[in-house]
Amino acid sequence: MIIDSLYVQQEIPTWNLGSEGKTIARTFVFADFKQAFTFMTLSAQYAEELDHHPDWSNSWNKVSVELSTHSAGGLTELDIQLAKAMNTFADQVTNQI
Ligand code: H2B
Repeated sequence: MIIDSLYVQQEIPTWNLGSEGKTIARTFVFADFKQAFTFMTLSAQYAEELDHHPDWSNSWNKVSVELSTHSAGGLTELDIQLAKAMNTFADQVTNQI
């Protein structure tokens, strides 16, 4: 089921909503490539479990992520779930929790 932008803002305030409300995006910045790739590995394993995958790119210490549910043509609860997990993985990798 497609979800609305207010819900997105409430649930994952650190993510940016795309102009048409069909995607969410966040760029994660780490100390170095090793941290960035550890984050990507954790995220990839979770994405496989969820069968829901990010569109993303990496440049040394940065990982730019865009999430959308392609089959639904917009945002669903799966995107919120993956975004929250990625927030947690980023915190873990940077030793914030
Ligand atoms: N990921 C995302 N982000 N959107 C999808 O619609 C999607 C996916 N569909 N991962 C899944 C895989 C689908 O292609 C497989 C066959 O379940």
